Amino acid sequence: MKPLGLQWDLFCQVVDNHGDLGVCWRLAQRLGDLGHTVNLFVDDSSALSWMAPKGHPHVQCKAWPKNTDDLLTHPQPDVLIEAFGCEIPQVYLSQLAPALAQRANPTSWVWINLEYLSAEDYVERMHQMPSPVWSGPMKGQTKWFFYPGFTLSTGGLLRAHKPPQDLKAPNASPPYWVLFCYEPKALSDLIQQISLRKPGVTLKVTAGRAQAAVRMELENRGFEMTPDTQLVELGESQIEFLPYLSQSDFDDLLAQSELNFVRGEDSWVRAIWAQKPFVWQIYPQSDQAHESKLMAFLSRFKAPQSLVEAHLHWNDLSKATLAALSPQVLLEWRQWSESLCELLSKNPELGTALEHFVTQKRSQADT
Ligand code: TRH
Repeated sequence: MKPLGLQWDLFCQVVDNHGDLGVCWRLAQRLGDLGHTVNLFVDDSSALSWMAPKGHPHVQCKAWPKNTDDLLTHPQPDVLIEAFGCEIPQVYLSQLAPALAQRANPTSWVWINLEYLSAEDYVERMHQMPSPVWSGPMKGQTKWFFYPGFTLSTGGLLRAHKPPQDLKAPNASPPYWVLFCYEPKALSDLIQQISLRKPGVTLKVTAGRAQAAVRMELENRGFEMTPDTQLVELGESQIEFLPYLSQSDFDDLLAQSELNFVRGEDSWVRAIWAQKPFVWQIYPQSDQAHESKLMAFLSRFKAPQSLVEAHLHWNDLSKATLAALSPQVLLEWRQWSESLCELLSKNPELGTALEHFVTQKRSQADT
């Protein structure tokens, strides 16, 4: 039975960069497409002006509630999602708790703790585990862990709004590569390779940290850079600085590219659906936990050795220099990306999997 028109409250705190909001916006949009109404509570929504300039008819973006007045007209949700362990404001929970107690069936709503994406084995164990709430206004309630993931026993991946076959439309523009990264040490190697490449290629550098890193690298190489510099000629190649794009244009950019350098979480998934060769810069963690997370992904899907080495190098986990990104290497990576996309297309999609889980929990509450 398909639940139509549920109200979902989704809470998102922007820790840093764009991934927290990027994933939450995509999820909100997906749930909206599935016919639900979503209130997206976010503590800093400024990036939505470029990420989602058109908004979505079923998604309302709301300011982080600070006092009861902020919630006066707010209806009770059927589903509450806290994304990435963010802390839901006490004022919201204090208002929700008595309203839930008055419901004929107080368990007919569902509270979800949405986690980060990983290909590690623990995800299957933890997915859909209960987490009882022992204190505070919601004492006695249960949150449910929900893990996106890469196998049938996980919540799956958020799928692009366009099906993969549309993304395979022929590319009208000359070949280009996309760079979306933090500040990898190997950036210097990449720029060096691009400067010697024959025939050249255009490296499209995304706005923000990637651009700042490339500008600095070019300055170190003696180029005079001003904030207005949009294009730099480098041998037969070119470096182009992009403005911030909407998520939809960002997805199209990846889909038409010959090689994508992506990072974090959301662009990693987009690169998979784009079916093009990609190198992922994982979000670095101080305890080095990112290394096992990176290797879990590459080994689960048996990435070609050259791609494993490029990942180790790009993530500063190996001292070797970046191997030549030759047409043969890119072809091998592309074949791997295509088969990965095909394989993962058979798995659950995150929005639908969440909807299914919520339906199941609510029907258990009814019996
Ligand atoms: O920005 P990211 O590095 O995000 C994150 C965050 O650091 C987060 O705290 C961390 O937990 C997570 O990584 C693992 O990379 P990500 O996840 O790819 O998010 C970027 C988003 O920004 C994605 O939704 C695409 C979007 N984007 C655009 O829509 N247009 C653009 O022009 C650019 C540059 C990005």
